[in-house]
Amino acid sequence: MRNRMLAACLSLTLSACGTEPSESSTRPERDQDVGLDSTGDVQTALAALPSAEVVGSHDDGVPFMIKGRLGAAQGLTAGASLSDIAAVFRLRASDLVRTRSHRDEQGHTHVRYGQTKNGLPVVGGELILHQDASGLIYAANGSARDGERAPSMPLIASDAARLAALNTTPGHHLETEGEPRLVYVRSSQDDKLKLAYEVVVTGEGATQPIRDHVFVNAVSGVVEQRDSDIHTALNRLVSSSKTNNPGVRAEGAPPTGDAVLDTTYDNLGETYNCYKTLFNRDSYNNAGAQIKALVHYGTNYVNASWNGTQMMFGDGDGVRSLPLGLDKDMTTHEFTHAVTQYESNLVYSRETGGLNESLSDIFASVCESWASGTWSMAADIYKIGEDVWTPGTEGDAVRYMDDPAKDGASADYWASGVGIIDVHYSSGIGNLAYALLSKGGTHPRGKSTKVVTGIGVEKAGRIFYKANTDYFTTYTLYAQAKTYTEQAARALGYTSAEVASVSTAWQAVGVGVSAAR
Ligand SMILES: [Ca+2]
Ligand SMILES: [Ca+2]
Ligand SMILES: [Ca+2]
Ligand SMILES: [Zn+2]
Repeated sequence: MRNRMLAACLSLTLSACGTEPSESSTRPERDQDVGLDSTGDVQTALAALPSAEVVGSHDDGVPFMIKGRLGAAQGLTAGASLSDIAAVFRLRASDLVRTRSHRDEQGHTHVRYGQTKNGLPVVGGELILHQDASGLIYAANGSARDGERAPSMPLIASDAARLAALNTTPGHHLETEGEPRLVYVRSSQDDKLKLAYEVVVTGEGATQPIRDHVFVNAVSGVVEQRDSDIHTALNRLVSSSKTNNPGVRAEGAPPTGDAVLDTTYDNLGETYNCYKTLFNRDSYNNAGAQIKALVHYGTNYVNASWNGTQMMFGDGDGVRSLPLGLDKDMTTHEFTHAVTQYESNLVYSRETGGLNESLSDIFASVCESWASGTWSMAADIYKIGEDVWTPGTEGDAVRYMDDPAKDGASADYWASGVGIIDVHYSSGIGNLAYALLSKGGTHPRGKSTKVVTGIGVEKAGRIFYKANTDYFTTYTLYAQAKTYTEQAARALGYTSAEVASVSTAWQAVGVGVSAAR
């Protein structure tokens, strides 16, 4: 194995190959760079920010959110505040690259920074600083953190990584897209930063298209992690054959006479209007992007998906489902995947993938309730896909947000292993928290005794929207989602009773409670 990789190194990119294990060539950048088993450095950094309060921490004691009078805008420009704040997360200001900022309706600015290490991007490492209208930085949160040692030089060549990525991807017509990119990725196995090649693999899988980001360890050559760009609505897939029939109806053009195409077009229009009216959001990128959708996708394809640039709606098989685009739940669900990609960009795998899926269901529910004109909380508002699912059976749905386990597979109470299950099932935790927050009540299967006072669909929707745009990052987990939705409710000026409902809704589904209940 080692010989084969070495050969690949020599023949392809000699300069990229180290000859020594790079651990030994990586000098600690500072004293506390290695073997941190106490959080003394974090406490010291916090002491330098006298009014800072820790809102939430990772299991290892490093905060994921702090608030207080953390600094002023002019200080931030000079870099002073940024390095003081960064130190709390074991980061250095010089490793943070400003990526984008968002000024919200309250006049607050949320500035996002991407993390780098040894000059390479850290996938999912993001720090957000929150600044009020006067320039005061009042909070900081994110998934960026460092203080650990990791190799700085690859031992395998990028072409070896490309081969490893291709060889471990089941499918046909597999290709890599672009050049493998050297990055750091936080392994979902041991939660440590790994030097890896990010290889994008595209092709056709057994049931749906493939577009995977495969992270190949640049020292060992093993695949550390795989994240898919194909965001689906369902996971019950029936067909692999594919005969595309791309319909064409541009904005404002008259109906084509293809009923599926025309109704999907109308439904996407309602989805757009929902986001525009409620959140003043202009398309999924908030910059008027054209919404591209392909209908009649595949053959008897019982699913819909977003692949990073367009939506695809299958026609269903007439038994399990009608054409998916006929249900506004589906158009809003897929559109929301696109919104999430442009905002928090939650990774579509593991627990973060469950939260990503849940957001797509939540806004399907919010927009259906909005479209009722009365902020309805009727049964269909909490069902997903009921308008197209099993045309021969009345009253059922793909998913049940207010009783997720009713589908026979979805989780409805958080446990540490929930990230292992399919994202369409781990979404049940977020879905139930939203359902309880909006209409109130208790856990449908008595898994907790919490009683939630409902705050209505509109406020629940605004809280999740604000959290997704200004607080969530690519690696936000449910525990952090609880903290961030609480913060979002406060930022929206909601009452302390309403903020308490957010907390209770999450506790009712096992998030933010101790193991014993
Ligand atoms: Ca529905
Ligand atoms: Ca409906
Ligand atoms: Ca049905
Ligand atoms: Zn989805």
